[in-house]
Amino acid sequence: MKIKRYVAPSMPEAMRLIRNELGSQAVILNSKPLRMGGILGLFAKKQVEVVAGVDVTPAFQKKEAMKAEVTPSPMTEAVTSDELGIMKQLDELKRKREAEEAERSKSSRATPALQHLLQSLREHEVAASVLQHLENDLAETNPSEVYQKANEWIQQKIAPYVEERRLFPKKYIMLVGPTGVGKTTTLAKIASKYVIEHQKKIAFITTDTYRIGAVEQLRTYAYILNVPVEVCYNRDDFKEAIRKFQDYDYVFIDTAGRNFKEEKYIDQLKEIVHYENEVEKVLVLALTARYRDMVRVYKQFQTIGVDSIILTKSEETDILGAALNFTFHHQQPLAYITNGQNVPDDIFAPSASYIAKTLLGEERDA
Ligand SMILES: Nc1nc2c(ncn2[C@@H]2O[C@H](COP(=O)(O)OP(=O)(O)O)[C@@H](O)[C@H]2O)c(=O)[nH]1
Ligand SMILES: [Mg+2]
Repeated sequence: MKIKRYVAPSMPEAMRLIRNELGSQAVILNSKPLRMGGILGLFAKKQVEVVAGVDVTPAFQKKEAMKAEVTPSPMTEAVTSDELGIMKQLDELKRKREAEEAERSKSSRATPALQHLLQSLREHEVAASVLQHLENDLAETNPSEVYQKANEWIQQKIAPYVEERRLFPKKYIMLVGPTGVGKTTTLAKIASKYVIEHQKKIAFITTDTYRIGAVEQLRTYAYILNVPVEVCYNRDDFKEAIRKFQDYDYVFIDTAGRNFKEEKYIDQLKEIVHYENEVEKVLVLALTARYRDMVRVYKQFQTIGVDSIILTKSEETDILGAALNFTFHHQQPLAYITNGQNVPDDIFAPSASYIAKTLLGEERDA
C-alpha cells in the first residue's frame, strides 16, 4: 500500500488532492485538525492533516496470487493425510447432525408432514425459537392441511411488519450497515422511486468520506436524479446540510460501511447525526450472509436504534429465513428486498404472501 500525508486548509480540499494523486480507490487512514504558525497558538492557521493510502498491487498480480491460492499443484492429486483428516471431520459432523435430527424428531410431537416442513424452514435459517412456535401451533394439524396452515401462520405473523408502506414515516432516512451490502445502491433505488413515482423533493447527504470513490458514486446518482448532495465530514457540516435541506420532503443519508466490528464507526454515526431530528434508521443486510452474522450486526446497530430493515442481494441466494426472523422474532418492519444491481428497478416491498411462499416452496403431497 502506498501511504501519503496531506495538509490542506479543509477536508474537501484534502480529498481533492488525494483523489487527484491517489485516485478514487484511496482510503483515508487518519485525519486530524492542525494549527500552523501563529504566536503562542494565537492567529494560527487552521489546517487538516490527512493520511491516505492506496493499494498499489497491480490487478493482474492480485489475480495471479488468488489463482495460486486455489489452483492445486499436481502433487496434491492424490488425497493427502490432511485431506483425509478433513474428510473424517466432515463425516463426523454429518453423523452428529443426523443424530441431532433423529433426536429432534423423537422428542417432537410433530407429524412427519410437519417435520418435513420444519426441516425445510430450518434450511432457510429460520430461527429455532420461531420454528418451536410454529411447531406448537401446528402440532394438532391434519397432515393434509399442514402446508396451507403453515402458509397462513407465516403470513399472519409477518403481515404487521410488511404492510405495503408507500413512504417512510420520517423525513430523514439513514441507511446503515456493513460495507458492501448495497447501501448506496439501495439508497439510489429508493430515492428514484420517491422522485419519479411520488414526485417528492429530495436531497442526499453522505457521511461516507472514508472511501474517496463513495462520494463520487452518490454524486453520480444525484446528478442523474438532478437532486443536490452534501458531503459531511463532521457534525457541523451535518447541521449545516440539515439547515440547507429544510424545505425538502425527504433527505436520504448514506453512511460508510467500514468494518461493523469497529465500534468507532457506530460512535462516529452518533457523533455526526444528531438525533433531535426525525431520522429513520434503516439497517441494510445482505441475504448472502449467514443469519447468525446478521444478528451480530443487528445487535451492534441497536445501540443507535434500528427502525426498519432492508434485505439485499436476494437473487444471489435461495435462503430467506431472515425475512421471517427479523419481522416476527425481532419485530422489525421489513421495508424492502433488493434483487439485483440495476438502479432503480431491482427493489420491491415484499408482501407477506411472497415471503411465505418463498419460504415454503411449492406445496407437495403430504
Ligand atoms: N447481486 C446484487 N448486488 C447488489 C445488490 N445491491 C447492491 N449490489 C452490489 O453490491 C456492491 C456494493 O454496493 P454498494 O451500494 O456500493 O454497497 P455499500 O458499501 O453498502 O454502499 C455493488 O457492486 C452493487 O452493485 C443486489 O440487490 N444484488
Ligand atoms: Mg456506500
